[in-house]
Amino acid sequence: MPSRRKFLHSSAAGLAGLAAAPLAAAALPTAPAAGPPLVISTWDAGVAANQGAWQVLHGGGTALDAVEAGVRVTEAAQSCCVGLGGNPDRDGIVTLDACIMDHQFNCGGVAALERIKHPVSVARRVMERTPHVLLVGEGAQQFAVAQGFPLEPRQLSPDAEKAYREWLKTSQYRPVVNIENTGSHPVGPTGGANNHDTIAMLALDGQGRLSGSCTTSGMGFKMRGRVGDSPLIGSGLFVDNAVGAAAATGQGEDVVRMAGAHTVVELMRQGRSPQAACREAVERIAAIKGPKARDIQVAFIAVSARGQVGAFALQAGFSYALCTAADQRQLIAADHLLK
Ligand code: SD4
Repeated sequence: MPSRRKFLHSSAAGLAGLAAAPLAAAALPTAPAAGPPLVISTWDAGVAANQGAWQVLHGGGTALDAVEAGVRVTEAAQSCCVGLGGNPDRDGIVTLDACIMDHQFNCGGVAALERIKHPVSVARRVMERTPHVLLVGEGAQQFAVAQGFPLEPRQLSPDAEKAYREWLKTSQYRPVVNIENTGSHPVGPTGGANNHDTIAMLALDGQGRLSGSCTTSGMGFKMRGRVGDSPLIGSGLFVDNAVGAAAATGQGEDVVRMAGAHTVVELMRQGRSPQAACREAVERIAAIKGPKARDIQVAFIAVSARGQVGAFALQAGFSYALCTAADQRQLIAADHLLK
């Protein structure tokens, strides 16, 4: 294990220099023996996203490049789920959250970012070109533009426009679980059918490096300024190369309140398998929520440093995509707690 003092020292040195130099490898855990590369990601959209990541891994690329390239596929699709095609907030504005983390505790995120097509790539720039880990709102957009990301028009996709107009009829907020699996915007009378969408991805490359990414338009019709778990390191995503990586999807508030992804990784550190760790984290959320657990969906995916994978959801309906050399298009229904 690395010396904590050494780790803090190298972090402080990076901050003092105002340049986000990647942390020194010497201060970090050495990677365990590398297994075969793999990618795991949330929901059905993960199958296509994994293909994007696999191209990178298959060509010998890094897990970090893979998780960025992978979720960019989903962001570019601008379907219902992720990126600028997602549902807007209550004021009719699409705001995006994303983060990324590598095998050396380098990480970056953006929250409430508007008019930028690829928030995950802005998150990576935050990681690599600033001394910070999270930029939000106007500042995040300013940074993105300064980094050369084009400012896209402020307009809703036709589906999101339709869903928003429908939602405005009642303006009631009632999230419905598993909306990510519908593949389109079903327009419900309360807007409840368009609650939240996300892709989270974890990859292990041929050199034993783990990385993760997460990107979302967040909960549809959320309060303006609301930020969920997805851009928050430790909540929506966490990677510790000595142990494993985890990511979350579902009701962000309930992931944040128990530091979801970090909790899963810490449970793996204590010896749980990825599957058991995801399950225990979900059980904690269920215990916190009590009877209200039935109103939400939360799910975790995880990979150990040796390439064992796992996933677990609160409710039925969550699926995850797994891509390995043997089978690149697996879509697996996760086990769940509430029967
Ligand atoms: C959020 N966790 O903004 C995200 C939404 C999500 O699948 O994951 N949906 O709360």
